[in-house]
Amino acid sequence: MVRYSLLAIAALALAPAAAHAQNFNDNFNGEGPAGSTLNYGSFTNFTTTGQVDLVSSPDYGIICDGKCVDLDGTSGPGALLSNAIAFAGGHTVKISFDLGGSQRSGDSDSFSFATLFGAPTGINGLMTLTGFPGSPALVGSFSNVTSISYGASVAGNAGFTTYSLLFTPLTAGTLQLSFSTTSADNIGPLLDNVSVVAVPEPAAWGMMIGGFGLAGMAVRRRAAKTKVSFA
Ligand SMILES: [Ca+2]
Ligand SMILES: [Ca+2]
Repeated sequence: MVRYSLLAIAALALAPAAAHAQNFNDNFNGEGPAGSTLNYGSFTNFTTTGQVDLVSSPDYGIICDGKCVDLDGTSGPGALLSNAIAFAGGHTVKISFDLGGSQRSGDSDSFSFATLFGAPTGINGLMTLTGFPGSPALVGSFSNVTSISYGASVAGNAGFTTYSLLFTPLTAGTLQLSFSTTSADNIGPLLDNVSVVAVPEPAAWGMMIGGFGLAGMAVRRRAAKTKVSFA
């Protein structure tokens, strides 16, 4: 399993980097007026529920690249839900985001991430690449997926980590990304650099799926359902 994982990453690294169709990319750096904005709710690419803070590094002792989002706003907790992001059928999609601890407390905070599909979507080769526990790992292939979700507890001193996953939708559709916390002490996990891109090189992806075939089949039998959750 580990050997297959390393081979898969090598195949990706060797794939030409050109022609990445970029669907969505938000580093929050151009968001809002200059400086930090507490309880910010006017994101270009996201709607908010509850309250989140738009933080300009190094305000409040938070160090991030330009601006980032504290998911537990000053009147938090809060959640971000992206606008609908379109994807093409048959082309591998990579979702990435950077998540860090609050940097202001030794407490741990809850964090929830979800990919919500606009309509049930068949996906091949759902794979976590970085960040998610056990990554890289092939989670499986699924029919009629309505959501992919992940929940974790994030230590306050956890540095920014890139979380990324890949999957190939069988048909075109749309997805929305959801990020939230239940932290309610104004000090929550930090989010930055959210992206969804179409990855070229189906040949390399096909090699990866081939290498993972046995493991994928084992997972698929156990976990064929429409809502896919990571521990
Ligand atoms: Ca940023
Ligand atoms: Ca907290």
